[in-house]
Amino acid sequence: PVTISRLDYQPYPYLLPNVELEFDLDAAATTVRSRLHFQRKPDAPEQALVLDGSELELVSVSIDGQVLNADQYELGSETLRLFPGSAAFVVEITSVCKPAENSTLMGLYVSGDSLFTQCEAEGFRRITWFPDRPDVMSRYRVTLRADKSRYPLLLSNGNLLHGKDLDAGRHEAVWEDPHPKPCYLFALVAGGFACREQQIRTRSGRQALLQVYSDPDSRDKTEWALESLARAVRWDEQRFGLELDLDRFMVVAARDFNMGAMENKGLNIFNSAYVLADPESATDASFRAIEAVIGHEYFHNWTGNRVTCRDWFQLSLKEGLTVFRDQEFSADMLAADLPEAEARSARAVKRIDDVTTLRIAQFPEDAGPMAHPIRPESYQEIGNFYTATVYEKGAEVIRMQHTLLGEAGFRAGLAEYFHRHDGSAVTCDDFVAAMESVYTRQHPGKDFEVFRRWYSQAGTPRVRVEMEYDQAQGRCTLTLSQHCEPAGIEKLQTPPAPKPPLHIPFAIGLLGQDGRALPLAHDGQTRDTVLLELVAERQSWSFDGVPERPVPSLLRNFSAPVIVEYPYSDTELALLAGHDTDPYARWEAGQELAMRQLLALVGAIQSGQQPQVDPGFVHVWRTLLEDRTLTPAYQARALTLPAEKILLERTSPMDPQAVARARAELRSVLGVELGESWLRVYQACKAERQEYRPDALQSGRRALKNLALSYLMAGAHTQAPKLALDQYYEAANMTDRMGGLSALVNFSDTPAAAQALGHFYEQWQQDPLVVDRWFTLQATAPTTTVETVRALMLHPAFTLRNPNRARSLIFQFCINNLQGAHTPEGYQFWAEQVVALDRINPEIAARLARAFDNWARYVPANRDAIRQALETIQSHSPLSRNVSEIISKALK
Ligand code: HT7
Ligand code: ZN
Repeated sequence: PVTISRLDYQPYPYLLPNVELEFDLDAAATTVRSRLHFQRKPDAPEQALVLDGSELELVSVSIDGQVLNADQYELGSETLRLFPGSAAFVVEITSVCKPAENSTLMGLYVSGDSLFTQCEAEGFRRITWFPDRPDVMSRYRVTLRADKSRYPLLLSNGNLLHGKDLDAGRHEAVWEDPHPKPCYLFALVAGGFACREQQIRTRSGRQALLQVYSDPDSRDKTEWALESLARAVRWDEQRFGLELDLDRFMVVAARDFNMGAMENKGLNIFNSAYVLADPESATDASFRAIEAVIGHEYFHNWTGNRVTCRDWFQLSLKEGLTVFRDQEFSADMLAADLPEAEARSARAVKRIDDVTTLRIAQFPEDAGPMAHPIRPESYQEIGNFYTATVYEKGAEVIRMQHTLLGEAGFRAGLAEYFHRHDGSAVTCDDFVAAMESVYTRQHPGKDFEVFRRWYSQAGTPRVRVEMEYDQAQGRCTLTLSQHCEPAGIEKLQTPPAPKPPLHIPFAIGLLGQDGRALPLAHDGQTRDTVLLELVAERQSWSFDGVPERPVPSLLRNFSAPVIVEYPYSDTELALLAGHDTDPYARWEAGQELAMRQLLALVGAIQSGQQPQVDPGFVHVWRTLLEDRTLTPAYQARALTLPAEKILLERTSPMDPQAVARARAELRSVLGVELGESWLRVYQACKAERQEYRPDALQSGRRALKNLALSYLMAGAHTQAPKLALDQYYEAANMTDRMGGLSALVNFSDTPAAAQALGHFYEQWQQDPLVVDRWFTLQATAPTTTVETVRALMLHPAFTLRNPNRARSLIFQFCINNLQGAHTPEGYQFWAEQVVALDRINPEIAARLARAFDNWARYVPANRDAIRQALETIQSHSPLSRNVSEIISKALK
């Protein structure tokens, strides 16, 4: 396998200002003719022109109109080398690709009766020979021809110049994109679609057309997506001053798609799961996810498209920044129109959800064999680096810059970034330099030299906090020290290379023993929250005028992606969980208390003792449950136990069966002990009936109601099964329906549960996204075993070829069903599915292949069984580059 290293970057020696493409579209064989106008860069010596290509049939190639003979070019398995005789020349290539045979869903492929493209990261080379790298930016003119009855709509990037009918029932559309772009942002779509559209006037007064295309029978589910798009356009104008630069912005839904969506210039292609929604078929979570992904792809129009990446090592330049932007968009949308206190709570809920995602998906990555900095140093297959580290930790690194600069400073930094780099392909360093220019202006003499290390260091840092209190002086001193363990391949180095300190913005507050906020004097101001900037291995800060020994509130709003170590007593955590004025830190304190209970239960289960739950903890949970000042959405988060995955990360060695049992045990104790309170909360939330809206208040009530129902079921409350059945059959929206059904399926293996599952499938079998929910529910049920999953794979609705369907059953079982999947049969089943998927779709197979890459940290029985399963995969040949990179790194 070839390893590509960041430091080996070489600029492409040619410019390619103009590209003309002609497609004769046909599912079996599509002919592509390209005219590529090359110019050798003034400083580049005469040299071969190297083009990338994959799975293509070459029909002809010419330079400046001269057709080349086979001995005038070099055709390799992945490259075409030409030898131009002048500095400016036109290459014309005719080639054929086969969309119907393309199950990878990269390049040009068939989904349903339509044709779609996916070019990021390196899919364009599956369409035609081309310099398939993001630093080659061109203006595109694209002609699409196809049978009109089969493909009535022909879309590409930019503006439609004309459309006309041709002979033999064919037609043609010509598109021109005025904005230079790299080929990964190229797109075409051909098929029969319904459209929902809206005109919008941008801030400078220009008219633009927003369009959402879907299967004709899904058109009534595109309203929310179109509204979300319009909100995203407005938000980017208002929050960052960024205006839509196109006359027409299209979103198209595809049933078969490898990821969430793709930000192709002016023609976003989406996984239909992130477009289609109505209250009957989509949950509150789906509505919010659609808004977030629509926003994310739209925001790429500036952060990714106008300014793009120089090379794929810079992926976080666009992804981390755009995730940060979509997180802020979602938070602002949730908080919109709410009174101040509720708006603050809504923002905290979003922050809690984002941190939970980071801990579930990214912290394990940082602790495993694939650990990499947000700007990786090397890869074999770039498709394997669309990771939680690049995206979610990348967003945290941007958020820290926002925290350090403040809202106005960050906005100024972003403006500076666009001023310097609009229209070019740049690096993460360029972004930091623009932000640094503002930081240095704000803090003369300081810079981002230490901060830059976040881009090159893998691993989750730990910050240890020590507190001293001098009663006589009224002085409180906090000492912070940081440390980061070797991560990923660093663990193989002896001795491990030293890891220098990072620049960590660390927000703190102090609480009195009665829970009051103690104002802090710092930098000439007095505030409840102070931002400490930790830049060395160890630093101290003293605060005067502190009247009593305080309880510190640490890492407020999760101001940095680190793990905090402080020896809190349970009493102190209970105080913070009940009173901290920072809603994020308040939630965190409750979670840490729950974590202590869970870890104690894991220990008891492992040593065969009777698990005991501390009544003090139950009391804290009761207080939270009965606190009517909290918003329902916040209360739902505060009363949810830490996810199994987060708990698993905290056990050493990791013991998935004990973790699953411990969490179930604690949930059931809380269900029993607080039964009447859960019932009261359930009834109170149920009583609120309004026309469905997925807003913070309504979705919060539904979340709390469904949580209460799950605790009632876990506690075997006598009324629970009837409440769940009634809720399922009487539901007016999918959130309630799924709440009722999952309560039945997850907590009662009864005929009534099986009947409801059967009823659900009967009702929804025509809707693929709802059928996905049906598979997921069964895949994750605690009673589900490998045999259950094998039986479900024989269901007529199951196929490995559709990524959403494969994810809904196989991924959900392997990744989210600790009890069912973490068995020797579970691991062998997983290996079998990785190999089967690899033959169809390597990108998807490689994601499944990562399910157990932390195998070495498991208890011996699981560790050995996973190792065997990994070796089973490795023994298959050929494996794709995607899967082989994952498996070989896991086994190192
Ligand atoms: N930028 C997009 C990445 C993407 C992708 C990558 C590999 C294979 C398929 C893919 N589909 C989309 C998604 C985004 O972050 O916006
Ligand atoms: Zn993105």
